[in-house]
Amino acid sequence: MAHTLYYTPGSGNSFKPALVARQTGRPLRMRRVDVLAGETRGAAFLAVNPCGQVPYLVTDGGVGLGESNAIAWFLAEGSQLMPATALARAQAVQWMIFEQTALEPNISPARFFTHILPGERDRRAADIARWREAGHAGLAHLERHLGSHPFVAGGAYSVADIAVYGYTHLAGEGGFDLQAYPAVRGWMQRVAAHQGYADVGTLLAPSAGTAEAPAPAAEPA
Ligand SMILES: N[C@@H](CCC(=O)N[C@@H](CS)C(=O)NCC(=O)O)C(=O)O
Repeated sequence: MAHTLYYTPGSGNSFKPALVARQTGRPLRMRRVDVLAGETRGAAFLAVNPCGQVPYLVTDGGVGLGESNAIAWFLAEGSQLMPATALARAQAVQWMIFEQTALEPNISPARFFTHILPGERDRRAADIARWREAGHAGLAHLERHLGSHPFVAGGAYSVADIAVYGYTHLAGEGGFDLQAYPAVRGWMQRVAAHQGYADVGTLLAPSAGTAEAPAPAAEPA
């Protein structure tokens, strides 16, 4: 039996586990949840994930797992995407936490209120300016690192690259100009050239899952 991934189209967070599954050849049952229609806050989905967020994985054993980077890590276990040494795995965790604290919380909402809900752009202008400033600080830190490292952790392509790439490659849609980050742009090209890569539109196409999100019995871990 396959694990079930609840996802929403266009989401950099949902993209991460979907790409890990594709590049490791792990089958996933995809279940689409419409965030804009409020389905993440509806009773049917809350019965699956009480936190009301996607991505969310229900394992083939019926255990629920939240947080994109935790799901990506779980799916990468035992594959070539898992760094080989203890130090490289710790570095991968370091950068995946950095992604969740310095990149995603800034790039994702800036993109949401400019690209996905452009009607909200003016009302959220002050927030967007703040997110962009903080997001640029994160991108500058990533640029310094990638200036002397081909990949995020351990010298080889890994689950950490997928996690950090998730929103970095969508930053342009949030109004981030990436011209000042040549090392980041070179790294994004290396990630996108990797075997088995597919873009967010392909991995999370509405046809990747059913419109309805049935609720298998999940035990939040
Ligand atoms: N830290 C979480 C963030 C998840 C998140 O923000 N999910 C958004 C979609 S990308 C969501 O479910 N929003 C709907 C809601 O909060 O109701 C992760 O990395 O998975």
